[in-house]
Amino acid sequence: MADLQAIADAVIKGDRNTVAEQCKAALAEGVLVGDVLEKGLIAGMNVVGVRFKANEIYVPEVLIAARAMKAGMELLEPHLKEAGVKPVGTVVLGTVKGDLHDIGKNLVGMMLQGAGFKVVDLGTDVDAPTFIAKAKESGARIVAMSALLTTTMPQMAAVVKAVKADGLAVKTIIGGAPVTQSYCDEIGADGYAPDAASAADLARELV
Ligand code: B1M
Repeated sequence: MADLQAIADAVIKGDRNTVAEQCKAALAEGVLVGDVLEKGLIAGMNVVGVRFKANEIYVPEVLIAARAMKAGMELLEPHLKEAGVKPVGTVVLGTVKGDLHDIGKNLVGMMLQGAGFKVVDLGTDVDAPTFIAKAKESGARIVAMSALLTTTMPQMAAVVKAVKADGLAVKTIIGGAPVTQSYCDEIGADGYAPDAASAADLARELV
């Protein structure tokens, strides 16, 4: 019999085979796909986020959990479309112009997906016009930016300014090793998160 807690536990352990088997079993038994997502995959990823924030687990464990979650998501996706289950919202995510660091940004993307968002990942070296164009194209509610260099942090200010000038109804959130809450306040972004799990919490609060 399908066990949603077993799916959550398998995500936490990063056991992608069990995630896939249990998701298949749940769908075959007619469990609602939204429940498999919320009470299985997302519930597991939430625990991963909490443990990551508390430094009980580290980047490799998060990556393995995200890979396990992805195995489940691939099985669920066609059913989610059929059932009309909508993502919490769309987030356009990227590392800002001039910056090629993407490990933290990728973790943020995984946590956002884990929290039920659709993520449009623009990659690295993303300029303000691209953030804005992709946010419009995807109907995003949040523009999320990562920067790892003190020299590229001002690009975040440029994006925030461009979003405001455009009148685009999106929230801007920022993060990355050199970024701080006071920098967020200074440039007028809507939120700052110190780590990937907090970024997902922040995004949920903002929508
Ligand atoms: Co670079 N690098 N790097 N680097 N690199 C740093 C950042 C640096 C601190 C190293 C140092 O000098 N001690 C330094 C920056 C100094 C500064 O500006 N203050 C530096 C430098 C100088 C450079 C180059 C200029 C080096 C050179 O060429 N002379 C160059 C720049 C290239 C460019 O971007 N244009 C460069 C290049 C590289 C590599 C390509 C070799 C590689 C990147 C590979 C890749 O990303 N694919 C690299 C790496 C790996 C690092 C270090 C070692 C590790 C970064 C990392 O991935 N950390 C880094 C030193 C360090 O941090 N120890 C360093 C792990 C990752 C999980 O953490 O990205 O901070 P992080 O993400 C965290 C949080 O910050 C947060 O969540 C994540 C985890 O929870 N977070 C967000 C991130 N984005 C967020 C967004 C949010 C919210 C939270 O909301 C949207």
